[in-house]
Amino acid sequence: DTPEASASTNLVSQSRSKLAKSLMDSSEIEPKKVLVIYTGGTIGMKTNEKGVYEPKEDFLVNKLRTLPMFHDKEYADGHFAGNEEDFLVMPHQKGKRVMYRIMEYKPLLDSSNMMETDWGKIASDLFKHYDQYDGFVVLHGTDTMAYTASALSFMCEHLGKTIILTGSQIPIFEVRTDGRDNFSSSLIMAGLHNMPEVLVCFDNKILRGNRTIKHDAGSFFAFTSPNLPPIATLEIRIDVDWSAVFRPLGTEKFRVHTNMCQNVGLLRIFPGITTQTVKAFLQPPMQGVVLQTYGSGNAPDNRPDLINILKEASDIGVIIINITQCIKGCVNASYATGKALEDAGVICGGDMTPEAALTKLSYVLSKETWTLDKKRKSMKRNLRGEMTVVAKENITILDFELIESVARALSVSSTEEIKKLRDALYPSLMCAAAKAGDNQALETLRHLEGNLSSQNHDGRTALHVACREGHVTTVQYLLHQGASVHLKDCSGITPLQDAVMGKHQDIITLLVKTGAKLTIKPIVLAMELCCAAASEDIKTLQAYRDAGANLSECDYDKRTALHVAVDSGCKRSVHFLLDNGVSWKIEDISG
Ligand code: ASN
Repeated sequence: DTPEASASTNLVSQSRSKLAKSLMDSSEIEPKKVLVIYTGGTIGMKTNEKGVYEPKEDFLVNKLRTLPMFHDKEYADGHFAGNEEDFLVMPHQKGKRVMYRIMEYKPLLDSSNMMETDWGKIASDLFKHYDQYDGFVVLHGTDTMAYTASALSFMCEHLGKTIILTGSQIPIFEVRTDGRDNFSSSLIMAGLHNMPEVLVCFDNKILRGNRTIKHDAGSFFAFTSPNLPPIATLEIRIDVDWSAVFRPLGTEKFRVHTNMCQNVGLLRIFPGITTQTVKAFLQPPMQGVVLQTYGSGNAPDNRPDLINILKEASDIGVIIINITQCIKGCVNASYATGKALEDAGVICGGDMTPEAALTKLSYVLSKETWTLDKKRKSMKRNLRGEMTVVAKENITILDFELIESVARALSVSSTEEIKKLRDALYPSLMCAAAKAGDNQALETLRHLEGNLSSQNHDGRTALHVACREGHVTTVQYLLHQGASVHLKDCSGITPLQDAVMGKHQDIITLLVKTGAKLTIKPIVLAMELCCAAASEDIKTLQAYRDAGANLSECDYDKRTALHVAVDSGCKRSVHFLLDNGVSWKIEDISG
């Protein structure tokens, strides 16, 4: 054999053995693929000759290949061929594996050097490789990670896969480091769990990216999301709060929006801030400002100079969002000092973080086809889970799950819109509960809204429905809670008429006792009675009698139900009508 021939025989036998191995291991699930976009940050840094941390090209990937927890060399040698060769693979976890490829950016950046164009590059790469991977990890410096995570959450539209940003406080290859845990947890979560959000993984927690802030420069517990509990916690068990995962609704495909508006700014007010400072800040080309105010959104209302400048800017189309300087909590107009801002056209930013408010503004302002009104409305809406929708006490499961999920389905989210939605939904929900005779559900709804007599789009109330269905205990409950017996639906029908149509004797008695009166037109009543008499429907005749109807009512030809009963030979009807006081002497028009 020539050396060339034996080399090629070796190659053939090697790839055969790889094939045989992968067939043997077919019981093991196909590894999930994760793309790691490595932008820089402390996680991959090394100390340079000046004794300070600095990113270093190719250092991270080469080092990771040598660490068994990040690369199962034996598996890769046995399985990977062709374009899979630059993949690394984690050891398996209960039969599941994650394989990943690192896309290293040049130059690697300390995140303090990042710009909004860098967010655009990450978003474009996510889009380019979206179909080939199951999930994505972005290795990033911690200093501006909350900004990038917030920005990406808006730039990624209709996201269907997990994107996790992570980094570390100490480089991954130092003896003591948070980098190894953060990176391995991110790979596992991005590869094996579908949470279609932009998330931050740090210190054994998965946080929603646009809720996250870096709150501690010296701790491994560097990130927190003050207004939202973690989406997942990674302790001995991995616990994901699936109900908290924000999912895009609808049938649109993933796309990215990369041209963010740069004419935005963050303005933190402080006691004694000068008119000139605020005025200078709001000068063109400024298009959007996040105003960080005190407490629950307050600014001095004894400073007309300030309020007027804000109003002038808002009037010419600058969007101003009010968020709090506090780490936790939200803006609401409960003080005169906050109300003054609202009156000046400043939009309530709820409990958004400064990073989320700023990047959302930048995203919304860059939407060229949106009108100013749509942009302002969008700032009030919950676009990617960045703000808490209902700030209301005593939220119950019914309220939260139903109203909130319907609100999301309809993409509305300001408290005002939620209120409108609730007003539209509650009567229908109450009718549905009444139809099912579900007093418990009615009780829950009563606690939320208080008005058990509210009418649905057809003017029907829960009492109408319960009367029609014959749910006596529900009718009793509603009457005890003060439901009105007098409301007419769009066809003029009262609950009593419904009870008559349903022939529910006990309910009729109850309603009449409560003061209900039949409001049916005499001619309509006469025709109803005639029909019942002609078909010997005694129950209907009884129902009308008990409801207080005049059984002698005449139709257009002055005929009574008794005429019809006699004509059609319906003896039982004749007896019933005579027994109930209808006179045999009444003459019709032909005498
Ligand atoms: N200055 C670093 C950065 O943001 C801090 C870090 O990653 N821990 O890139």
